[in-house]
Amino acid sequence: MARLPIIVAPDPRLKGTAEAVHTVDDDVRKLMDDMLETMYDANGIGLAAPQVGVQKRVIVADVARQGEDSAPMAMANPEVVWESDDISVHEEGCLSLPEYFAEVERPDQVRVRYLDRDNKSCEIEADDLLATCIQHEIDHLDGILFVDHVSSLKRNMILRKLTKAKRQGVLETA
Ligand code: GNR
Ligand code: NI
Repeated sequence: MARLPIIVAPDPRLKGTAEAVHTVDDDVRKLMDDMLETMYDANGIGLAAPQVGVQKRVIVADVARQGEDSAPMAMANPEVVWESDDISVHEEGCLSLPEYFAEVERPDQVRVRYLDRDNKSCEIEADDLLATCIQHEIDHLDGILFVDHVSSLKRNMILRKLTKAKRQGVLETA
């Protein structure tokens, strides 16, 4: 397994549309494993392939709390096939927007179809933090960051500060 550099916004590599995976083969499984290692190392609860510069529809997540057994999940071509009318608000962070947080409204529950690491088609129903996390990760596959869900005032403030931090070299950026 390998730890990969995480791209920090603003960056055009975070704004594209990732390509569907044809088959979950050994290459995609290696990407999933490297992404999980990268995510755990960065203390994240999710990671999408574009954040490590790979434009493929692959995400990983583990929302187990501290002290609970780890629960790694890896998905290719995840898609929301149902979402609840109920909306909930969670404070979100993003490894590509280090040190910034904002409240984001999303459907409270989602049903997600995806290919697992054995290339098997699966569906899960998610709520609470997992639902938030999966929607956040699928957004990355479509070039959307959590700041795109908040006011332009707040978004521009965060992106401006990150631009400055990058220019000053105070961030470890990919
Ligand atoms: O580590 C992360 N925490 C988080 C908290 C609330 C909602 C979403 C997330 S995902 C984020 C990791 C990340 O940037 N994934 O793309
Ligand atoms: Ni993110």
